[in-house]
Amino acid sequence: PETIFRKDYIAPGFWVDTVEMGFDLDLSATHVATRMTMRRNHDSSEKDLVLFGESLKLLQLRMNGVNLKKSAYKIEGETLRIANAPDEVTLEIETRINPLKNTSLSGLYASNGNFITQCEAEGFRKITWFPDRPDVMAKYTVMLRADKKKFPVLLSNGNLIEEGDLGDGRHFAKWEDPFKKPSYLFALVAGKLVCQEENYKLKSGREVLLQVWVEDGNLDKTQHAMDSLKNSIRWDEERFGLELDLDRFMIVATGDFNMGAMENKGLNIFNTKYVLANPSIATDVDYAGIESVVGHEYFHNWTGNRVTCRDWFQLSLKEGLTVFRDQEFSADLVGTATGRAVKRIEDVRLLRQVQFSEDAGPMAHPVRPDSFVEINNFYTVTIYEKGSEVVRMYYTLLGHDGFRKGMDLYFERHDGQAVECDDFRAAMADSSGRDLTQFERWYSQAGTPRVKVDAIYDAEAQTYSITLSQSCPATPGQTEKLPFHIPVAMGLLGADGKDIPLHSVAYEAQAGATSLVLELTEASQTFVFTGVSSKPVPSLLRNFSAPVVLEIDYSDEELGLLLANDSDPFNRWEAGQRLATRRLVKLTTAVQQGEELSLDGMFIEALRATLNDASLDPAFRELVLTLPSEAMIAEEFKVVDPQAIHTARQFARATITEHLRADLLSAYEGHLTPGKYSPDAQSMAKRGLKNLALSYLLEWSDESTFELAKTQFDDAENMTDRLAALTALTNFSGTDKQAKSAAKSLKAFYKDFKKEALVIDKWFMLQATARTTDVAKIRDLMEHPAFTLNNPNRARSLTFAFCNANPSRFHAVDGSGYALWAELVIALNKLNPQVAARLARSMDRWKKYPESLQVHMKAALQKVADTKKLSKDVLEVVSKALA
Ligand code: B3K
Ligand code: ZN
Repeated sequence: PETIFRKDYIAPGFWVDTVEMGFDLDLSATHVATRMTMRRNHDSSEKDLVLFGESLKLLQLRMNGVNLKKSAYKIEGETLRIANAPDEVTLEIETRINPLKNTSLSGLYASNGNFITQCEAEGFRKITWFPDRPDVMAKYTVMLRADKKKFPVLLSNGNLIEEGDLGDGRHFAKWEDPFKKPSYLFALVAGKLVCQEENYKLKSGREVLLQVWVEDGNLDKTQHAMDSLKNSIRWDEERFGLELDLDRFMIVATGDFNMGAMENKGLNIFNTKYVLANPSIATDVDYAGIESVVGHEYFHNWTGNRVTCRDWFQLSLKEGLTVFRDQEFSADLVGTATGRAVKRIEDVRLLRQVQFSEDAGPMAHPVRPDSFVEINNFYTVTIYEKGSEVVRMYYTLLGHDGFRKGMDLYFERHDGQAVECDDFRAAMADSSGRDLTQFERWYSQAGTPRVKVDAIYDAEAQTYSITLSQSCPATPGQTEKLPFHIPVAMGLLGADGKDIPLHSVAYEAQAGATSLVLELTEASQTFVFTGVSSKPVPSLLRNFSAPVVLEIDYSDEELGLLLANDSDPFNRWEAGQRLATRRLVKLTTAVQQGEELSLDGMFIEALRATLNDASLDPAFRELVLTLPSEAMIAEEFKVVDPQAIHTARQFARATITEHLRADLLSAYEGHLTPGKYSPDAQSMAKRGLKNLALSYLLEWSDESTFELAKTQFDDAENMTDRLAALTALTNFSGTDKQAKSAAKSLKAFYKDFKKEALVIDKWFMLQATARTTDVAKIRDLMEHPAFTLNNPNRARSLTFAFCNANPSRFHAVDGSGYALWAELVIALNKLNPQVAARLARSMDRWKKYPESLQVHMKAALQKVADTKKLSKDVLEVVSKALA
């Protein structure tokens, strides 16, 4: 397949001003009539009128009122070209499509008898021939016609301007979007839906209509999404001065969706997972997820829709920025300093675990990629999460007000335009008067930079010198890297654990401050601090001020001091993680060498102190007590041994429990949340710590801990507690009787929630990630009547969860996990290439495993690569892995 390069960008030969569409909706044969007015772009080197289309039956093509004969245009693959078109063109196109047969869930498709669209990135071309590229922005009017009984609700972008009856049991609705938009933001929804609605008053006094649409029977699960939407609207007004520009804003939930949600103008379409919640079906994590995704899609209305991307290489322009905005939204809603830190830690954990790993593998790419085969493969953690870190670095460098000024200038310059990442950087530079030329490398160079720290204390001169040296590993297509502009927030701790006032000639203006942002721009730089009366302990990269790996040699004592005292909560947590990682690496090696395993008292006592420190937010304590995941430990090794890592981590958990049983028990009992469930930060934090304590307690096999979990499961009044207890029971290794009892609970759970698809997903996921679940058990579960690969949520809950989140079982030494993976990717490839390509990514890091596993992995990859009719989505992923 063809590779598309950023450097080949050519502006469109024609602009589109208006688009009028008429849909005659029928599940297996929908008729689409499109009329668009176009005008030549004299600035483009493209002289032809170019349209894109895929899986369309073309019924009619008229230009300026004249039917075009087959000889008047040329179709090659997805491209239709009309040569010698006049400067002003009205095109009329009729196509026929089959939504029912569309299992790719891109374009117009059927979901449980309803019509749903997904057009980003290139789904609009599966509806009609169109210049389907984000820099072509037009005004849309959409007429929907359908059977009134089967499709009582007809929705599209913008405002409803007319609706009525057509006779013969059919009806219509006409929608007009007052804003011009790229085709990827087009949406329509039709079917049997009900809504929760509310009039909401904006700060300006204008009233808007908010609606959350769901399938019948789900109206008891929409309140949290509605609340999240109202919070989002208020937050964007207050923090960025951005107002909702429409009179009506709709959210629709569907059970069949490739990703989380989609920001279509005025008609956001969501995976049910990010809308539906009530205490009995959703966990605290689900509640938080809904809040952040509702926020994310809403914030796109300005960062993505009003100002969009010139081409798909600029994807992070909208995604990185919008992730930054949703992260800040969630942090602001909690409000407290530790609450913000907790959110930050969770975000960084994801970045390190998934993005750093992507950056170190065959799919590594810059935040602004230079090429791709299939754009849908580039909705990655690099574009989203690293992109957000890049935006956060402007925020760190320019400060709160400086960043806001940059945002204001960005909108002032580019409202209504399709622009590039460079335009955002220019707005930040011009509004602040700062030179951000070098900062561009964050967009163009892939890979995770490493910053090495060497520090010298001179007692006589009372100076402390920190030398920071940066490097960045090679990534595919990029061997040499130039130095990045890296903000390193830092402070120095005295022996008492208190911050020392900082004095450095280079940062004179901030003399006496206890925290500074050093700017590392060269390969190596030394920062000197004066007036330091005793050897300090450095706290570097506070709040994770840059997406880098910090290499620094701390002693255990220094880490202990930081964990107990650092005024930066992020680095407190970080110190704990460093202590833990050091030990888990040692334990893993000991497992491999058959040595006796042990865990030292210093570490256990540090955990005990944190666990029992009532002055600390329970959510923060939970994070410190959570050991680095098996995936994070794996990153510490050149060659990964998943079973040894698992054994080592389990040993550490059991040993911690052995020593902290009484403390864990009182943490459990001290953080009960009786009464009505509430998803506020405080209650969530309590439940989080309590359930972490429970999971530790069940590492200790005896009657009382098992009963504790059993009682929690039986009596739980919310899904958070119920699922935590069931997970602990399922992973408990005890007597046969206890195993039987756990199995009974699992069965009861299924029976109780049979009708709740999202809960059944949890039921599959819990088993997919259970310690005893092997490949055979997964195959067994795939035969369960409730399992299907056709539904992405269900496919992900069992098969993706196993391949990505149960490493010691997935990497079974006989290669059976990889064989299963290959079968699944091949099966999914036929149904849904985007979902298949996601699963294909599970094998990205195959070169990090021992030879004995690599043989099986390579065979599995090869098997997929050799499959006939492989989509370009999957082909790109597996060929890059094999390259
Ligand atoms: N913009 C969409 C993602 C579309 C993915 C297409 N394969 C959701 C989001 O980031 O908000
Ligand atoms: Zn987004």
